[in-house]
Amino acid sequence: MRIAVSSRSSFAWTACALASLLAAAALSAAPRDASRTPGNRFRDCPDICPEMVVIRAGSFLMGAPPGDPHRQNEEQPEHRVNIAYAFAVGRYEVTRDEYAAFVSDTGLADPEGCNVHEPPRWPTIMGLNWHNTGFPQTGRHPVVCVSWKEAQAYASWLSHKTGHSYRLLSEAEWEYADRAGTDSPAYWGDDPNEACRYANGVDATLTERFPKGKWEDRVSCHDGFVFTAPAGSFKPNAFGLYDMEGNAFEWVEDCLSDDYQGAPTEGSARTSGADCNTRVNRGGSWTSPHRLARRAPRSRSLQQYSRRRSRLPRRANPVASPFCSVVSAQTGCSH
Ligand SMILES: [Ca+2]
Repeated sequence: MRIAVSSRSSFAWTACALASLLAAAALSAAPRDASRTPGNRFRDCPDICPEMVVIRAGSFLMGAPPGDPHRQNEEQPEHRVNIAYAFAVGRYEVTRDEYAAFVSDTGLADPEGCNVHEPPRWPTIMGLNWHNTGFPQTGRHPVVCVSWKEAQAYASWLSHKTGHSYRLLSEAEWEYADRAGTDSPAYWGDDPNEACRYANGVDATLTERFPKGKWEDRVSCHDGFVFTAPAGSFKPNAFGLYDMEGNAFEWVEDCLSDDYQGAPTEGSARTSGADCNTRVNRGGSWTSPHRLARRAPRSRSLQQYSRRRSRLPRRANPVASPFCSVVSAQTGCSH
């Protein structure tokens, strides 16, 4: 997951408010205020606080254009979104070390299981969790196996810890941050093999490790990672954000809707008139074909692990993979 700092009340400005806040920052010279210039980075505390990047206000076309051969119904209609406020986004997906500080401080119990990729399904495997993912990770890797509700709890804890407002991104904010001013199929352009410089997805590194897997739309380049990659292993987008595509799915605030009919157009999340037991996640993961590492694809998951889909512990398929990630501006993961 990835996190956004600042709710609209504390870190979102209209054009008028921006001028006064910048003036105030210049007068007070408080480190956090002084860092609110778009493109600047800051942390609200050392060590455990995610590094944040200030993103400028702006306008963009959300969704897939009519000419996109991979366009899905849920990605339509393409519509303009105007975000009239600056906000801050986690520079990286939330890491295991950052999430571990939250768990240690709150005593949060482990979930009963984690969703694992057994193409084409994502069954819940009992006994797997954020610190036992079934594949090697270090504290610098994105935290996975985090439910939407746990991502919310993390954001609340971080807000309490710092005295600032942290939350998940809305889906519109996420796509705006992901595109970073580009209109190409992905933020690195339209060459699928360029993906290996910018994103961790289904590449030759993975398919050579698991040659019997049914991998669709694989790319021939090597990104160097079979499973998740440590935060910051790839090139960032134009806003200076890493791993917006691939690596780990990122939770957003929005409830699931069939398409973008009636979607908010000013940057807020859709939280009514939709299925709020199911939440949207974006960006794909290391198990996603690069066809999905486009700016428009949406995915979704129940906001909590589904007991109905739970099963007894068993040996996981070797190509299986828990897939979520935590909050910070990219947040990700599915239950
Ligand atoms: Ca890979």
